[in-house]
Amino acid sequence: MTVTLKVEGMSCGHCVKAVTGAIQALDPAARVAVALESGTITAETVLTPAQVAAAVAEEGYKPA
Ligand SMILES: [Cu+2]
Repeated sequence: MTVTLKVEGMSCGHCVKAVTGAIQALDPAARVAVALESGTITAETVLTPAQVAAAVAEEGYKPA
């Protein structure tokens, strides 16, 4: 499914890599797109929205 999540605190390419890596650690086949301007993560993944939010939070970013 497609999970869309608003996240606070993402500001650069490092953040993109961090959240992408956190999601792909749980679902290696996940396709993750990050829009920094709007702070939105869109992931095509087998994970639930709650799992994606938890992975992102563990990296230190705040799901809004
Ligand atoms: Cu950053």
